[in-house]
Amino acid sequence: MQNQPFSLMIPYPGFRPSHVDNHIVRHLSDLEGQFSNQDAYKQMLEKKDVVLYEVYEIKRPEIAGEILMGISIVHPGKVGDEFFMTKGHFHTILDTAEMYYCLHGEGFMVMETPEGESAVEPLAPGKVLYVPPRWAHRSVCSSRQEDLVTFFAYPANAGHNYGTIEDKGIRKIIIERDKGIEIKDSPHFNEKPISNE
Ligand code: S6P
Ligand code: ZN
Repeated sequence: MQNQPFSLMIPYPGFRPSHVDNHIVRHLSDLEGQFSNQDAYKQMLEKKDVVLYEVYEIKRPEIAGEILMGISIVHPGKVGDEFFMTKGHFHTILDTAEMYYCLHGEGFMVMETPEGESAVEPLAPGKVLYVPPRWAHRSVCSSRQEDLVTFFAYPANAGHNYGTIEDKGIRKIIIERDKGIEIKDSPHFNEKPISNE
């Protein structure tokens, strides 16, 4: 791994970085139990295990002082009324922040602390979002046709805790009904994991 300054391109309109070390592809099946409407989830999964989002990572040593960065692309779509989203996580080292820069699309960052504060920030091209230490974060794409594309950067030693959200869910959900896009309290937050049977 080089220890000289380096640069890379994030070309418009594809947004795939010119240098990528790791390409993560997450499917519907990776978010089992996370969408509110489990019947809609099951029906959709029976048809196809669609790709919900992709992450292009630029690797650095996962040690204090380094920064990890990359591109996150959440595809458009819904499970029932609820938009496609990332798994969402706390950082294992809770006292680590993250910054996002929205490059394309429309969406939201759903955030919450272990103490129960929550925040939902709309994302649109040109917006920089600072996620402070202690705040879990989940990206949601709310466009009908366009990907939500964000550039992210965070301390390389932060680590990821997915288990808390997998077990408890997250407090706020983003749905679309006749009235338009709504930010709602999750009906399943803090329940035992929703069974997929
Ligand atoms: C990592 C950072 C992003 C997410 C990506 C996918 O700290 O927040 O790279 O990993 O947006 O989300 P998730 O919740 O599946 O890691
Ligand atoms: Zn993160």
